[in-house]
Amino acid sequence: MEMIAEPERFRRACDEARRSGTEVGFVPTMGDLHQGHARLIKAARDDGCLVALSVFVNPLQFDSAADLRAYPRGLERDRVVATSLGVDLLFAPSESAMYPRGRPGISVDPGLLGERLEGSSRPGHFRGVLTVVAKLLNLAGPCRAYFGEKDAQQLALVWRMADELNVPVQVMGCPTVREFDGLALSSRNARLSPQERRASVALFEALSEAATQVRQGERRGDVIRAGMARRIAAEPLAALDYVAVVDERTWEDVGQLDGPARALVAARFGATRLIDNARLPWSGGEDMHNGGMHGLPREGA
Ligand code: PAJ
Repeated sequence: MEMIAEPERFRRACDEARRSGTEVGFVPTMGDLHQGHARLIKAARDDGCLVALSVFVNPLQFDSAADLRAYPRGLERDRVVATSLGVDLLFAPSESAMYPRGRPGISVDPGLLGERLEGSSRPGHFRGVLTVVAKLLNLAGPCRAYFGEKDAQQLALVWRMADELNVPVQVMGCPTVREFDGLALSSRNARLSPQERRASVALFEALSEAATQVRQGERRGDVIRAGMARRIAAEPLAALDYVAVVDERTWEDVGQLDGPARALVAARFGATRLIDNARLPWSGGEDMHNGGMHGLPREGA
């Protein structure tokens, strides 16, 4: 595995791979690699790509300095994990290499969807995400870029950015990897106390209950949302941030379920904020355990 810190060298390495006839599969991350990231890397390998992984904790997308400071960093461990997962290029730039003039004066406006849900709880978050993703995709060049459904709103926004700004990248969505009890893998999980860890399963249970309600014929968005909120409220260690049921194409709140939809939830467990989401079962569609993102190229598709 080749390790690269300079952006222009990363660009050249991706260009060279393409010149030799290999497709580049790019997996952007903030490091602290876990099985969720491994899933994206595997998808890129299975697609026959040269696998490029970036590790960069992007300050632009953190709304609090404390959260940025607390974000786990361990490049040496990530290097070992990336090597064992078969990554070909590891791009790990410094902050000054990515932002030599400090905060960029030009950034990507995520539009209205960027202000809802995660965007409303974390103002400026998606502007920071899309700006760094645009930079990373510009360096990687024409490629397949892999993102997790764990961050479904991020995936949808990256897909829209690529579509609306003609970024020569195929955005690939990969299913969420979960712990044995359903908790979605996340770098933040390590911050949970044992009690909070036990309580955190409430997120997956709220999503599972929403799916069960739909399977039993419930179509009213408000009723599904209320059921999810009740499940979170029943957990004393959880503080609900939001529950939502959105149309998977428009991301508008669903009044009456009549097509592919996604349930989303965000809650705090002590100082740790967790998010999760799942596609709701829909006739003709897949259920929440193997669902792909509607309107996005699916892995293997
Ligand atoms: P990070 O949180 O490191 O996640 C990197 C990628 O891994 C994202 O596409 C995310 O959705 C995916 N991922 C995380 N947990 C997952 C899980 N349990 N199952 C499947 N995929 C999972 O997301 C970011 O970094 C940043 O915002 C980034 C896109 C790199 C821009 O800075």
